[in-house]
Amino acid sequence: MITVWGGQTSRSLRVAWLLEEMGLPYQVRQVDMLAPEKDPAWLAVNPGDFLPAIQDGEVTMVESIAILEYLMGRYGPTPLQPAPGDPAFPAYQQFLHLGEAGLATLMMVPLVSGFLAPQAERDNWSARWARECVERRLLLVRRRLAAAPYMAGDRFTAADISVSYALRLGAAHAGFALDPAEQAYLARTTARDAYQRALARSQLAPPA
Ligand SMILES: N[C@@H](CCC(=O)N[C@@H](CS)C(=O)NCC(=O)O)C(=O)O
Repeated sequence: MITVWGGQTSRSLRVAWLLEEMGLPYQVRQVDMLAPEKDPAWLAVNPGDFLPAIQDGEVTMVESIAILEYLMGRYGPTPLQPAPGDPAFPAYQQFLHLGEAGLATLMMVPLVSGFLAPQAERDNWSARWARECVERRLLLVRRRLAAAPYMAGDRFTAADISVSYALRLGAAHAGFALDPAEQAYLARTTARDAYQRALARSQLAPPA
């Protein structure tokens, strides 16, 4: 049984979504990132103290996109991951990583500044710089959606799990305005049964 250490709105949702799409059994362990006392069992899994992490037998991993690639590699093949010879592969690979490295990572700067920084430091230079970077990078998503319904082309893949999470994070928690094409895309991807199941299970998961 695969254990996903996560939170209701954390990137663990990407992992649970993929597991649901692939029909693999898993359990979710909730971690309260704001708890004053850290659970030693959680810190033993990830001393870096960031979500998500998975345990799969002897395997312990962090980094949501690396985890998606691990699960598809180990338990695939799956249509969620185009093969390297597939014409969809380059776009798939690019957007799989853009969703985290290019978008969600940078979104965290205005997000945490807005919630956690002292009042006088909320509107800081780094947060504004990161916001502008994200706005420019979203142009790549917009250009893609003008040409195709999904990031890799005409079918849903793990790149959509990656990018959808970032769009949702940015819109819900960091004040990024999605254009109509992005809104329709997000509605399309998150209407999938697998996403809805992953969301419900992440919300219902007991504390770690
Ligand atoms: N690149 C990492 C980002 C992980 C990350 O920033 N996780 C957030 C929650 S979604 C977190 O744990 N933040 C708290 C912290 O880093 O202290 C991934 O994709 O897994």
